[in-house]
Amino acid sequence: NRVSVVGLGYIGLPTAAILASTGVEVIGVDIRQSAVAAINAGRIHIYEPGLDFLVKRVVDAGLLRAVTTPEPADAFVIAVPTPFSEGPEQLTPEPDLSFIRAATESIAPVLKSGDLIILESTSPVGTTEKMSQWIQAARPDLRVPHPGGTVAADIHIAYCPERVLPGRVLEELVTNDRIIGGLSDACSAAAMGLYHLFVEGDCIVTDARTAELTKLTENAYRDVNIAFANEMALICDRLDIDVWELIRLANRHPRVRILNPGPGVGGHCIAVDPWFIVSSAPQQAKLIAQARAVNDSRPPYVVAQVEQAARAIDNPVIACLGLAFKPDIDDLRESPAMQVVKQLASKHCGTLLAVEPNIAALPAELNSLGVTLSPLDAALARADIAVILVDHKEFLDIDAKQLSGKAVIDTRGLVSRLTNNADVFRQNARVP
Ligand code: SAJ
Repeated sequence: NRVSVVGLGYIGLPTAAILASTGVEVIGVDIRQSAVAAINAGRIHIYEPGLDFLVKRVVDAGLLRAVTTPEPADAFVIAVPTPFSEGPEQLTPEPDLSFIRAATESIAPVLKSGDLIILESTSPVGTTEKMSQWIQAARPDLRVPHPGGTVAADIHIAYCPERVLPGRVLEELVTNDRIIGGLSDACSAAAMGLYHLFVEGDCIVTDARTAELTKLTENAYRDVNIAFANEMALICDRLDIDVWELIRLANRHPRVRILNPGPGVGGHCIAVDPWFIVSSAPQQAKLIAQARAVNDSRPPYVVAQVEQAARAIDNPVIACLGLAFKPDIDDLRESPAMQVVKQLASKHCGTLLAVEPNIAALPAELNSLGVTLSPLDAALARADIAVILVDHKEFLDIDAKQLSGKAVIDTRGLVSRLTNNADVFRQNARVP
């Protein structure tokens, strides 16, 4: 049996490699020639722990090869991005299904009776049904499945969202439970057969629309919970209470588990997916939309705190600790820390040093704004203001003395976690 994985990014490539490692012949499809060339040479174009080794192994064994034009296969897994488009005239960002549509239409010519098509991309409710319609339009000779599955169909279509955490993708692809949302029972059964090849978690069957909303709900749930923590941070600033201590205490309640406030919500999913719910049910999704607003207000709030501290100092040196969207990764895309640093640079608040242990060079956009990449100790030695934007493991080794006398804007509650933390320091380092 042959499986084709369409879209060889953060989800598609690990999925293709894991499928190939079970002994199945896998053809990866991507429109980027550079990604295809790298994979065929046994290299990877993205960073994910363990993935380089696995891809090399399955490519060398002849089990995985990449192409730019789809070839016939028995199953197709579509894992392409679903960004949202944010036109100035739009009140709510709208999901952009153009990549899913292009991927679907690109496989349509090679489909044959009996094939299985699985959509894994995060998608608004109804996308799997649309996919079926796009295939029908491109291939009138094939009978596509319809929700409910009362009419006989030649192909199977299901929605099975990915739910893996960047940094732990290879492990979670195997151990996480999977939701299988077929357009019909026969579609779900066919999809189940594919996931049983490598998933050790439970595979749970539902319909496609419920599966679509399940994925969106998981990320909206996390976004709303982070927004609650961020709102508590605002309330605590107003009432002069340490939010980290407050959360630690409240979390001693057996049924309370408050998440961590921060400089905003980054990454490619949690800040995006809630909009897919809001755009399908704007009148109902009030809390979800409000949570997005709370989380989006965090970067400018941090910038305002730094500006306030900077006003008290002549030509301040500002060390920004962390650029990635979360700890111990090198991914700077959609990162609130990057937003903070860029806004500070455009406001000319002072000399900006960026400390990011997971990258070798700054992105060009920060270089051109006059930001300098600096090692941690050197940056702290020079800085008047320290802005902690990511709780990377390297920052947990900071000696409290290195921060003493500086204004510290600690968006991650790191100071109270420092091994060498001194209470004295905490009093010295209050934001003015
Ligand atoms: N964050 C906070 N406070 C917290 C937790 C997170 O501010 O208490 C911030 C992080 O700093 C980061 C952002 O939220 O900027 C998102 O990070 P994350 O670790 O919560 O999630 P992601 O984006 O890496 O991955 C999420 C996961 N979804 C859930 O946990 C519900 C993952 O399982 C999904 O597969 C992934 O989105 C996805 O692809 O949808």
